[in-house]
Parts: sequence; structure tokens; C-alpha cells
Amino acid sequence: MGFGFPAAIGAQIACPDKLVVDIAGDGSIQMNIQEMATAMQYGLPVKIAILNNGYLGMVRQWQELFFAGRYACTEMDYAPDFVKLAEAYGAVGLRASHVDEVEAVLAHEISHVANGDMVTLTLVQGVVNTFVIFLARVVGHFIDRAVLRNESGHGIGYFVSVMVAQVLLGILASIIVMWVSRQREFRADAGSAKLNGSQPMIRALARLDRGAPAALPESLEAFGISGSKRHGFQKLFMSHPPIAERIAALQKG
Ligand SMILES: Cc1ncc(C[n+]2csc(CCOP(=O)(O)OP(=O)(O)O)c2C)c(N)n1
Ligand SMILES: [Mg+2]
Repeated sequence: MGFGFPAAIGAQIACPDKLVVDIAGDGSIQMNIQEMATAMQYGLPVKIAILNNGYLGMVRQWQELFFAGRYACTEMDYAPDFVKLAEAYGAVGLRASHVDEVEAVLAHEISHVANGDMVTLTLVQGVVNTFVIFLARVVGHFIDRAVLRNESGHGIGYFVSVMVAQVLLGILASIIVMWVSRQREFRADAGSAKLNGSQPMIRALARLDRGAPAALPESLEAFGISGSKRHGFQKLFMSHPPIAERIAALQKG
């Protein structure tokens, strides 16, 4: 008990491009749930599937079989809401109450791994950052030489314009990265549909849409897997497309 999640964190660090799933009891996960902070801090995409039966089930089973049903200390009436707990750590929690939804959501996650998404976004971010820094220096040099007429070395104009250009180009860069991120969600949805049929994924998304609106604070909403109801410019910074668009893409096939 309590071993699975820390072990999964270690496995994910060792194999960053693999899908790592910790299948945990509701008792077991509560022994080391604080390691959610570690997973978030190191950006580790470990998945935890919690079998939420409300009991220290194995012990209860012994009490049932060998102690004539004299149950003691095995009920967990006051377990936390695990979806809210995930969100409290800044992670995403999903509640599956139908076999269909479990399969669809797992197939979506597995498609992310099959498509290489765990590493592509980091790579894209890295490449784009390199361009931001390079181009910002080119801009700085140009302004220093051509506008401020500095003829040797770099003047203050260079440093100021490099900083400003980095901020502006950085914003453009995150538009590109977030676009890539949204494309990978569409591809993972399509992967789920291929493995499992499109209807279960559509149902799982529709359920997310009903359950999710207030789940994330507004400042984080753009990053939530449910997507949000943002418009215009803000939409460019969403890591996940709006659910309606994802459902429409699945229906189109
Ligand atoms: C550190 C530790 N403490 C206590 C136990 C004894 N133990 C074995 S199973 C179990 C209950 C597990 O409950 P849960 O994680 O909810 O799984 P379930 O059996 O309900 O699926 C306990 C207390 C253990 N294995 N390890
Ligand atoms: Mg249990």
C-alpha cells in the first residue's frame, strides 16, 4: 500500500516517453497522495486509476470471511473527492462511472503515447524558444545599429530591445505551441475512436462538458482538458480545444 504512486513517479522519470499508470486502491493512494506535488513539480504525466470502493477492501474481505463479518476500521466514509483533490494540486481529475467512459478515456491517453505526444510538445517548445532567443537578438542588433546608430559593440538599446522582442516573440511562440497541443488532442480523440469506436469518446467528452465548467479557476481554464468557452484571442492560448469542436471532429470521423 502506498508504494504504487511513488514507484510510478520513478518509472516515469526513467522512461519519459512511456505511458505510466498506477492502478491504486482508494486506501492505498491516500498513503502517498502528497506526491502529487512531486509529479506536478517535475511535470510528470503519470496517470493514476483509483478503484474507489470506499473500503480497505482486502482487510474488509478478511473480516467478512474469517471474522464472521465483524467489521472494524475498514470503512472510509470520509475519503476525499479525488477529482477535486487532483485539481487542488493543479492536475486534472476525471470520474468515470461507466465502463464505456473508462475505455474511451484510457484509449485517448494511450493514443497520446502512441503518437509520441509526451515528448513532441517539449521538443516543439524547445525549438520555438531557440528561435525566440535568436530572432530577439537579431531584432536587438538591428535596432541598435540601424535605428540608434550605435557603431561598435552593443549599447543599452540592444539590451532593451532584446528583452522587449523576447516577450513579444514569446507570446507568438506560445500561440504556436498551444496550436500543436490542440492538434494532438484531436489526434488522441481520433486514436480513441479508432481503438474503441467514436461513440464512447463522444459520450465521455459530453460528460466532461456537463461536469466541468466551474472545476478549474478561470486563470487555469485554458489549460484544462475540458477546454473552455473562451473566444477570439484567448482561444489561441488554449492547450485543449473546446469540447464542442472535439465532438464535432469525432462526428465528422
Ligand atoms: C503500508 C501498509 N499498511 C497496511 C497494509 C495492510 N493492507 C493490505 S491491503 C489493505 C487495504 C487496501 O485498501 P485499498 O487500497 O482501498 O484497496 P482495496 O482492497 O479496497 O481494493 C491494507 C490496509 C499494507 N499492505 N501496507
Ligand atoms: Mg479500497
